[in-house]
Amino acid sequence: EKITLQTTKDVVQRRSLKSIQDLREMPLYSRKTLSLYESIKKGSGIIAEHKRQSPSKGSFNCPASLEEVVLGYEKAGASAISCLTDTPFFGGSLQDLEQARKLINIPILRKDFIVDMYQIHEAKAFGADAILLIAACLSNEQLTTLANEALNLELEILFEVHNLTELENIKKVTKNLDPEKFIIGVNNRDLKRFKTDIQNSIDLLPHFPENVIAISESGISNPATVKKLQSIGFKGFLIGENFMKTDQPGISCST
Ligand code: IGP
Repeated sequence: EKITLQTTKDVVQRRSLKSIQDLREMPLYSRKTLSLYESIKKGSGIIAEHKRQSPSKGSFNCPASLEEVVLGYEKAGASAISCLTDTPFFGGSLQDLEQARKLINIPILRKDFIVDMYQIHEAKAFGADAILLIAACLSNEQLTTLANEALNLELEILFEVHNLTELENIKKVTKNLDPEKFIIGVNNRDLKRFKTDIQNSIDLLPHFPENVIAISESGISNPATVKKLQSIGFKGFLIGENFMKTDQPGISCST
């Protein structure tokens, strides 16, 4: 097992100073989670992201508060919210997640670099409905362990891939999972050069397993792109920067 007691203890010390038992006792831990899968299937498919800054662009200087942003997204008809909780690169926090949860009634994805079980318990305790698992960061064994842990806690999963090799890995990892409990996203951002190209989504779609919801992530900057991706079969669209660089992300999301 890659996830040892030692790493869990280490993470406890570095991050929230709570034991898993403490997390289990937090009020949100026992709430009934919402289905990201269902919400995307039935709604607009837009997963609107709360993100203050990014490694490539720095701060977006968005004057709107988290409250205005997430309420605006919900009102605009977003299917779900993606909430960055990573602090060093994206300036987010678990408190952002907790605050968003108290304000809105659509599913929330904890957007972070999840590498161990402890973070999944944290996601649950702070109000997430789904977690992100990035194929580029994790072995198939880790992906399987973490996915099962999330599903046990009734959290759904967004598996993120950048290329065909990663997609093939995710196909193996998800082969025996309930297809209504996860979705697969193609990240259009090349992590080495930070450039985005929606062609990446277009190229990978034919390799998707049948009856799995496909979403396209990053660099989506206009309604025409959403329509185009929709017409070839994408059901979900993860959009951050294009909304957060405006004064009123909720209004941008509704147009
Ligand atoms: C949103 P954009 O280009 O619309 O802001 O992208 C989202 O896809 C991006 O923030 C993202 C991300 C991630 C952030 C995709 N995968 C993993 C942090 C970690």
